[in-house]
Amino acid sequence: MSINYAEKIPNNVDLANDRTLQRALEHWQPHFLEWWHEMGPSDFEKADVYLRTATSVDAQGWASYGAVKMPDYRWGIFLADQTPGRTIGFGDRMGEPVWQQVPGEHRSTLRRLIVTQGDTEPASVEQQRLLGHLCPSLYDLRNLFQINVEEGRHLWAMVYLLHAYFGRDGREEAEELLARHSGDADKPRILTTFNEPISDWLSLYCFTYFTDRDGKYQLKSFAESAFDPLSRTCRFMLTEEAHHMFVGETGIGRVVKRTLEVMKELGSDDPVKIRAHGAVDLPLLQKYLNFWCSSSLDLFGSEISSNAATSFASGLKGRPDESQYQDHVLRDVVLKLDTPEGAQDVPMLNALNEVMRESYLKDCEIGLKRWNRAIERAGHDFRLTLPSSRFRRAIGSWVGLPVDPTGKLLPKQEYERRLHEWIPSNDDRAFVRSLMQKVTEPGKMAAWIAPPDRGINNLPLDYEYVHVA
Ligand code: BYC
Repeated sequence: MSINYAEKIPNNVDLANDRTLQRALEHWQPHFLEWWHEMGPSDFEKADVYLRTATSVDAQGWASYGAVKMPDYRWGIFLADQTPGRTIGFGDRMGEPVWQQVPGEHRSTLRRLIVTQGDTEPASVEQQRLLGHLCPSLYDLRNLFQINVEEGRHLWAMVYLLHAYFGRDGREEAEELLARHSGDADKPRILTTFNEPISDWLSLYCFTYFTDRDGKYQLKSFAESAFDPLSRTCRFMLTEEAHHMFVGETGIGRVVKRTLEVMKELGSDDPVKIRAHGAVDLPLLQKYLNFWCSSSLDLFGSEISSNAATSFASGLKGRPDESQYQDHVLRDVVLKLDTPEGAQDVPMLNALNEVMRESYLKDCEIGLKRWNRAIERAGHDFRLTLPSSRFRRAIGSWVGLPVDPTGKLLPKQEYERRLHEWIPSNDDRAFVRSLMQKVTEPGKMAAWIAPPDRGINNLPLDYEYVHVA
């Protein structure tokens, strides 16, 4: 079904024929815009930004690029097309037709999952609110804003589900999604990572590399859901998510590239000299990777989780790309889990968070291989690595244990003394902040990052991607 842009809320769900829902969403819309105004990108409301807007929901639906003022972005409700005859692909009700309405017995679990997903979207916009003032280039500034408007749309996607399928409770939850705020002492966002400040662009690239990738995995697992409207909305959201991870992977890649150039110029890998030259030394980058990767690993929940078992068995949340597996019921399988008390056999259904975390970590390796290849080609021995999934855990069996990034348990005092060898210290953060000087001349780049290989949508790099009026 094509997207109707003539309506106040662009949509492909035939909103015009559901007056009650339309009214409810039109009531929420000004609250969203108010939130965007107060909590969205600071100070760029009048700027013309070269943005892409979805024009259809198929894989080629990204045709429309043009200058848009962010508050005029057409946030709307876009679901991937329905798959005729779709049946449940996993769990105890496998093979039955998928649901077009929420079964009463799953109502509260599904609502909790949708609210948790929805909460991350505005949270990330809030976290990134001030970055525009520190942008390394107009190209990067535009990418930041593209991500921000799309996270806003992902909030719309979840709010649509809450309004359309969860009645009054859903409408209340939709209001709450605008009332909680990232880092707020009284009303914080639900998941830990979304309360961490993102106050520099190195953190943004790490966040979009690691945390948006959790988004990819969670959305893929919802794309398998028996609740068809959730599956369809997540399938479309995934097409937007790819660009966010691209910004992370190429952003870190460009930092590595620039650092290698500086190392060559200086003929040295001495971090002190590299920092004095205004670049990010590789050990410092490693600390940022450790920080954001370990924080994002918590987003998969506990290794042993009855929530995960229930969600899977009842068909609410599958594994990403469920069809790649042979067994879709998992009633008779166990997984050997590595816990602080030793190896433990856990029913597979209860270990699904860990299964997902492991495939996520494999996906994270891809960028590292690419960055390490560049380091190796430049003739250096240093290699970037991912921290062990036991490091700095705030959720699950390894919670609070003094484990180093290689996974080794240390005496608590040694761990505390050495923590800032592994994650950024206040001084490290202050140094990175000092590099963040705003660059807005078309085609120019900050000195700590290399230019990208190409511009947006085949435009040259010196195109004015953001025009500040
Ligand atoms: N922080 O059984 P457990 C994205 C809670 S990112 C705080 O261990 P479960 C995006 C948990 O809620 C994707 N609390 O885990 C990226 C539960 O609380 P209740 C976001 C946490 O339930 C970038 C309790 O601990 N989507 O889209 O199996 C930019 C025990 O839970 C955390 C989703 O997360 C944490 N890290 O799985 C923009 C999908 N971890 O219920 C966007 C929806 C766990 O007992 N959420 N807890 O009060 C879920 O599927 C699940 O809630 C989780 C946790 C995977 C998060």
